[in-house]
Amino acid sequence: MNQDVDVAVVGAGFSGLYLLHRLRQAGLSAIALETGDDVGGTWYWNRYPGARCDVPTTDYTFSFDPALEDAWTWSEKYATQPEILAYLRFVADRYDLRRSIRFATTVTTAAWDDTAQRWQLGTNNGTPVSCRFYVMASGCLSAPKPPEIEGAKDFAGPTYLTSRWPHEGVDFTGKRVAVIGTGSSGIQAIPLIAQQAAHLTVFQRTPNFSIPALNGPAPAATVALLERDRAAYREKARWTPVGMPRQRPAEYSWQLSEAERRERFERGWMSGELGGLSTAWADAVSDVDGNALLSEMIRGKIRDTVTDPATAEALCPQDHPFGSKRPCLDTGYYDTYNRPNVKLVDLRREPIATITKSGIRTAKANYDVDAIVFATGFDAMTGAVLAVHPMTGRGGMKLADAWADGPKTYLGLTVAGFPNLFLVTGPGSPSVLANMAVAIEQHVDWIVDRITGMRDAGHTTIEATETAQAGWSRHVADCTGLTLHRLANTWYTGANMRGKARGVMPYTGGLGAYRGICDEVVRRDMLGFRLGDASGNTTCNDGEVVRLQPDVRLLLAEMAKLNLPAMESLGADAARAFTIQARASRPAGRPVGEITDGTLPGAGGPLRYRLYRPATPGPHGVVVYFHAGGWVLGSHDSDDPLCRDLCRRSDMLVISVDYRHAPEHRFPAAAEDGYAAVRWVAQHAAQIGGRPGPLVVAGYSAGGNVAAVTCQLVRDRGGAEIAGQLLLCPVTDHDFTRPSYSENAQGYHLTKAMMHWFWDLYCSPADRSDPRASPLRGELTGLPPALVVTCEFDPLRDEGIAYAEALAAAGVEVSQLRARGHIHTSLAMVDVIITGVAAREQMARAIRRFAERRIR
Ligand code: N01
Repeated sequence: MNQDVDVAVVGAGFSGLYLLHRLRQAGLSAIALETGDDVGGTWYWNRYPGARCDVPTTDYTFSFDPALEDAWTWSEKYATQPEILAYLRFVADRYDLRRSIRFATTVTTAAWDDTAQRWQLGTNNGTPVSCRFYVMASGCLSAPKPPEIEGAKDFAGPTYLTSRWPHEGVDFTGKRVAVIGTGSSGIQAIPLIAQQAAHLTVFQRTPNFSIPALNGPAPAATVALLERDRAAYREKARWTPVGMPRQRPAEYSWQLSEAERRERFERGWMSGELGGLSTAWADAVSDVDGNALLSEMIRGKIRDTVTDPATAEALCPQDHPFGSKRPCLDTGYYDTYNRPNVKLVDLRREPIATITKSGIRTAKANYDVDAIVFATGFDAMTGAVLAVHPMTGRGGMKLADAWADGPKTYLGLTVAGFPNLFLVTGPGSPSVLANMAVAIEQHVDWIVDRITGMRDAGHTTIEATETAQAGWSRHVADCTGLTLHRLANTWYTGANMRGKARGVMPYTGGLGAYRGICDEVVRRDMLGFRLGDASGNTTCNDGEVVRLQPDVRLLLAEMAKLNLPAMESLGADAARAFTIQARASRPAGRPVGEITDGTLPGAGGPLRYRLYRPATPGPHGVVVYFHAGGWVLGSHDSDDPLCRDLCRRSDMLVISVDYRHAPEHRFPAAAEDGYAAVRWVAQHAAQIGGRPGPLVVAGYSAGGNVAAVTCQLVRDRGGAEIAGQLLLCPVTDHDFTRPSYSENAQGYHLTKAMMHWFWDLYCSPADRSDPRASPLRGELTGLPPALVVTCEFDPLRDEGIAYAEALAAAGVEVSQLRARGHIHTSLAMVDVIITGVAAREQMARAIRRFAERRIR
């Protein structure tokens, strides 16, 4: 006998409860299977002293029903575990959910039956369950990690796991207690255990960043916003990166004085919210340098608080940037180490050798204790999904095998090969990096809407395609590159578990962006999903939902909202004024040693230049750089952030030289100016503080055209020695029929129409095949080594690739960098398009290599 339902859900925490409610409202039969004997999930299990949520109650609460919000009042800013558990019980009762929950029940097997198009579940309690859809609402942090410490079973006294705390509580009065682990759980429990126990020894392997929670009443400003318009506040939260409306700073650390940074830091420290510090400046958690300033200030607070300098130093995290490992909010954590009954054991200096009958032996000493608390964390994100049962999908494929090299999902919601399986806040979704209450509501709504949509359309199965899943994995990894999470060994990456595959598991692209993507999948005809009906017919609109780099995608979305006029409709003067205005709003670029402006003689009169000198002692190798702008726009200082970046990363002197612009000065003015400028710089290298000898020539877009042409002219006419050429998205030919022109004709900033306009202003059709306009058509042998950089979503992509291939065919040493997911303008957007860092780093290495090879 089976219990037949439309949907079976594992778990009765936040996710399971809301799922049951929505499924029931939608007229679907459902059951939740819950290992615990009550609702609550995380908040049922984690009853250790001091357990609280560190997301404010104003935000960590269901928002699907305004009447529920009216009916419940939270008592303080950060709710305790008992209060959150009481809330979830209240929710279960209010919506009469308990009758659909089978408590004290663990799923022991789950297998997809392709013939019946149903999941078959075995359980350790009651009848098996047959369901059309199977939803894992089992939580991200619910499978405890084994202590993995030798001798753990030999200890004679009681041991406790923070995540499996006895319901009746534990009295440590008069006891010598050991706590192993200083993550969020340990940091919350330690101050309270210290107050009760006779003595507490904390065994710390990795110090963590923690900031004061300053608990009390809910923040007045947030309460005021909620009172003014709760619905608007909630809707805004849904579209924010972390599921909470908070101010985001525009200023980068290097734009602020030390005093301004200190003032912002102190404000963040006293905000009593994790976001208070991560938003101190724009690069606080996205850039190593911006983060280092913040991390050091936090270490200063630890040193100010903890009186014993050795203990203070041991508590200072040094091996990971703030925010890369989950930081904590605490109440009196660092002060606790000033108590006479508390000792910190730094396991980096004296690792645990073994747990003994009477306590813990490290490499240096024996610590006898009466009780041990393991605050050692979880097999996060994948643990609960894999641990509750062996799960087999289509063709008997085991999920554990499918995920052997790390979890693979589409949207963190579904898995290829596992039809009709949904994960709530699964790996590859924002989940633990967002306010879970908001993340859960979004997932549950999306899942239930899909199930009802399928019912209405007569579909019985849904399954992610391999293409969509692989594309999503790439996108998740691209997003990870925007953060510092990859730099820390944490449960986010699986590094806390022996033998677990490594890789940042949560989606770091932000909840709001993610919500937009999930909606887009639906709008685009269920992109990346195969839908089937009872007769075995399937439909599939296969593809990848995000192919652009995440920050490029956001930028384009923001630009689309501005409804900007087409550049080619403005006329040259207005277009120039417009680009100058647009440039004023971008980050200024980071400081270099020195910036000076000057002029040098061009082919038709003086040309302005801007010289970027590194902060290191010279003389430096010299790069002559030509700016972008379709031969019409731009100037010697218009690519300022890119030139600063090249200068800093390559430690070379970059001289950005202007050239005459069309339509006032048409072909071949720009080309001849390029040649004249390079000759002049070669002759005056020492005078401008550069190293005499071969130069590197670089250029971007039309400037890439000038650079490529200049290299050809120097080869033919002499006058300079060129060590190498860096061509970033260069114009190399006047042929508009290559596929990249039609694929990327519009929507990616530089358009086909703009390129037509530029060419028309610069060069008459009769001259366009001249190699000084279309270097691809010139003689290519004997040219200096080159790095040609092209961007995937650029009309100029294919002519850049064609130039690189033609150089190689002509025997020139050439390498290519094909920037996946980038547009024509993105690599030059320093500090805006962070995913361009790797490419900019590669460009800098290349020009340095060109220069150095010629010195030897
Ligand atoms: O677990 P953790 P947690 N020997 O993995 C150490 C959420 N949460 O339960 O870092 C010695 O963070 C381990 O050391 P290391 C929150 O998202 C939220 O504290 O691996 N030490 C680490 O110090 C949080 O991030 C709230 O070197 C060992 C600690 O144990 C997540 O849950 C409250 C060890 C584990 O820290 C997990 O937090 C609580 C060993 N063999 C939790 N093995 C709030 O909302 C592990 N460790 C406030």
